[in-house]
Amino acid sequence: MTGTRTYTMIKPEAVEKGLVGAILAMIENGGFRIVALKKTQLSKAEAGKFYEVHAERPFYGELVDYMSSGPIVAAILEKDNAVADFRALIGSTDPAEAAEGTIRKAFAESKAKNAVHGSDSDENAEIEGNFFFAGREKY
Ligand code: 3AN
Repeated sequence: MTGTRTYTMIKPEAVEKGLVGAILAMIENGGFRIVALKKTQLSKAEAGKFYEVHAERPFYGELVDYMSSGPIVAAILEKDNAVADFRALIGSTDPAEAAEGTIRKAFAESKAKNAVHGSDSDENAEIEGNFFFAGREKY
C-alpha cells in the first residue's frame, strides 16, 4: 500500500555546506520513500511564486532572495501520514525550539536558514510537488 506524499527542499545553505547526503539519510531512516529527487535553482520569480502565501509577511523579501541565492535539492516523499510525520522529523521553524533528533535541530542555522522545507498540508504538498516535477519524474 502506498502512503501519502509530501514535498521537501534542502535549502541553499544546507546544500552549500555539503549536508545533502546526511539529510537524505535522516529522511530515509525516518521511513520516507523518495518518489522524485533533483538539484535545481529557483529564479527570484519562481521563489516569489512558491512563497506567495507569505507575501504579506515582513520576511518575504529576505526569504525570496535567500531561496533563490543558490541551488536547492527538491524531493517528493511518500509515507503514511507524510505531511505531519515529515514536519515532526524536520522540527520547529526556529532551530532554537526544534526538538532533539530533528533535522533542523541537527542542521538549521536560523529561522530563515533552517535547512529544509516541508509542506504544511496534503493540498500544498501536491501543488508544490507539481511545481517542481513532471509526471515522468515521479516513481
Ligand atoms: P515552516 O517552514 O516551518 O513551515 P513557515 O511556513 O512559517 O515555516 O515559514 C516559511 C519559511 O519562511 C520558513 N521555512 C523560513 O525559511 C521562513 N521564515 C519563517 N519565519 C521567519 C522569520 N521570522 N524570519 C525569517 N524567515 C522566516
